[in-house]
Amino acid sequence: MGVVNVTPDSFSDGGRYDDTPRAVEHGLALLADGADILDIGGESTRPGATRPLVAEELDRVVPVIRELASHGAVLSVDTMRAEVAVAAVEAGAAMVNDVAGGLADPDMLAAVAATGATYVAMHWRGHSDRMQSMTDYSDHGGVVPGVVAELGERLDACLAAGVDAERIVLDPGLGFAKTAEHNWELLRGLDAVAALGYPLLVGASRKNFLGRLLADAEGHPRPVDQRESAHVALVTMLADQGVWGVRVHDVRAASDALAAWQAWRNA
Ligand code: PMM
Repeated sequence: MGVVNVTPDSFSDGGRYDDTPRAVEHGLALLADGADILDIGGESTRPGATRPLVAEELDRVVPVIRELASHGAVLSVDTMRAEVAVAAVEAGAAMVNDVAGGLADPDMLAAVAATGATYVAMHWRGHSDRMQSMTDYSDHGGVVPGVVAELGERLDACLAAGVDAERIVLDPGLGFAKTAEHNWELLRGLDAVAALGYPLLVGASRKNFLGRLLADAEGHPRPVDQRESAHVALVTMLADQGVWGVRVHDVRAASDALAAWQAWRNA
C-alpha cells in the first residue's frame, strides 16, 4: 500500500503532494513502482497535528481519488470521518482506512457497512494532539495484550455494525499512543494480533521509532528521509510473518525487498 498524503503537514511528506495534480502524479509513480493499493489521506495524524475542516478534507481527497480511479488504481481513503469515507467510495475508493477504528466518528462503522468497502480498523486511543499521553497499557499487562483487547473490541463493533467479516483488516497502529519500545514489542508480538483471525496491515514507514533507532552519537534522530534501509528490513520480516499488507512511502524499496524475499521463498 503506497501512501499519498494530500496534506500540508504530514511528518514524512507534508506539503509535497498537497494539490490534486501533484498528488495524482505521485500516485501514478507509486503504481509504476509496484504499489497494489494507493492510500489517499487528507488529514495528517502526526503527533500534535490539528484537524482540517471536513470540507477541506473532502476537497483534498475526492478529486485525487476520482482521477486515480479513472486510471484503474485500487484505492483506499485514509480518513476518520464517515462523510469523507462515503464520498471517497462514491468517487472510486474500494477501501476505508480508519486510523481510529471507528472511535473518532460514531457514524463511521454503519457508513462503511452500507458502502460494502473493505475496512481497515487501526488501534487508536485518541487524536494526535493528545495520543502520546495515552501510552499506559499497565491495566492490560502490556502493550501487546492491550492492543489485542482494544482491537478486539473494535472488531466486535465492526461486526455489530454490519461490516462484512470478509472485508475487515486490522492494524496495530504503530506510533499511535505507543512509545518506541511499544512499537518494537508490537512488531515482535504480532502473532498475538494475528490470532484475532483477520488480515493485518502494518505501517512502520519513516516513523519516529526508526529515527530513534538510527540516532547519531549525540542522540539526534535520523532524518525522516534516511530511515529506509531499516524499514526495508522490517518489510521483509513482516512479509515472512504473513502480514496482508504494509503501508509504505517508498514503494520501490519495499517492492524490491518483497521481490527478493519471494525469490528466496520460491527457490
Ligand atoms: N500511519 C499513518 C497514517 N495512516 N494508517 C494505517 N492503517 N496504519 C498506519 O500505521 C498509519 C495510517 C501515519 O503516517 P503518515 O503520516 O506518514 O501517513
